[in-house]
Amino acid sequence: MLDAIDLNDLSVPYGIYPAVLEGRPLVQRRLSDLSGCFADEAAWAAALAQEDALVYAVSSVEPADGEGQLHYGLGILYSGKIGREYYLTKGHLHAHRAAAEVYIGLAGRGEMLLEDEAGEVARRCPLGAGRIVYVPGFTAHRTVNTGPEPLVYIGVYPSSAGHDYGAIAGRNFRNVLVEEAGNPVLLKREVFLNTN
Ligand code: PAN
Ligand code: ZN
Repeated sequence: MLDAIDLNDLSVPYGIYPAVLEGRPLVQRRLSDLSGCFADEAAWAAALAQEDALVYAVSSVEPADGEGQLHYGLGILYSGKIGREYYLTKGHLHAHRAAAEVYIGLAGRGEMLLEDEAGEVARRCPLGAGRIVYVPGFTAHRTVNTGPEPLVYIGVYPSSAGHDYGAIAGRNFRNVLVEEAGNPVLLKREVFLNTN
């Protein structure tokens, strides 16, 4: 399913970068790794009972550490839904809260869900082929695939950023991106849970 690719190989047509960077550490997240991430817990459990599907994979490149250095990850987030909620990444804040990040979309169609640390302010940013999203510091970020194809992107961040999953695991995002009449809509988690 995952083909190794070389992003420096210019003979690869733009828009079809599908996958992973050979020889780099690869993190794969399956449904079983995403406990507590999807709003509809019963739909998540039912889907998991069918198959522990691969939801996304990220190859990390960490050329150097220290002041001024950058790390980046190539992510592939597959297309799918749990109940009405689209496939998503766990989402995190950076351990070094001030660290920002730039996402560059290579293929597919989706969105980034951004929330401030208190979960009071939310923003959705389109992410897909040719789209760039700037994630400011102090901002929780989650990637969501709202399209029919895999969403492929690169995220570039300071080497000192670090990933803090605990804060989000404790409270989850306050908002959900769910399908309504064929389109993604943003709803407060509580509203979705009370009306679904
Ligand atoms: C990205 C993310 C990637 C996977 O490289 O790590 O999209 O999402 P989770 O880390 O939330 O599982 C990034 O934002 N790095 O900082
Ligand atoms: Zn990040």
